Amino acid sequence: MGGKFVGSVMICVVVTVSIIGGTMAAGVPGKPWSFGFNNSHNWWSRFGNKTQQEAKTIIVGGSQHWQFGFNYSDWAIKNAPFYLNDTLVFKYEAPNTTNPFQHSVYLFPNLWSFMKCDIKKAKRVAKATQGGGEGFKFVLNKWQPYYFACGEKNGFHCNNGLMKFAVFPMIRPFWSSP
Ligand SMILES: [Cu+2]
Repeated sequence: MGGKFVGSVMICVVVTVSIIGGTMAAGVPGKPWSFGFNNSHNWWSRFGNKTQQEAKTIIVGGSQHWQFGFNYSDWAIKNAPFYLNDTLVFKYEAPNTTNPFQHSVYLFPNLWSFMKCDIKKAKRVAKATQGGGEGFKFVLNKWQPYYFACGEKNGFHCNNGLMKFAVFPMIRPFWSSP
């Protein structure tokens, strides 16, 4: 009983102190707030030049490249976060006499078509011959979700071959790593 009462008083005191503290902070004549705006030019130039990290180039699937049966959703989670203007590289061999498998890169317009592997709704961004050599490069230059998949066999590679993943590039932090 007594303990409960003391506890309530304590909470009361803590809450009161925070309210007073908050009021006092807000009551300080606008200086901490207006500072950034008054010096907006300096404020921006601090970010503008040398402090921004460089965009990265990431090979999709790492050493596994872009192939049937590798779990790309898992890969994307493990390799997150991706940042705006990072480049994804899809590497896959064009079909030939020793390699009958064909891959491609498609983008779905939304989560629903991505989940269903509805290739008819998707847009092809790279055909079967574009994954050779240096690979097919795709720059994540918009702040939006990207739903990637292989479009081969009318969604079979997407559904059964796990050749699908989603990324939402983040805005790169403005500080550089040491
Ligand atoms: Cu494929």
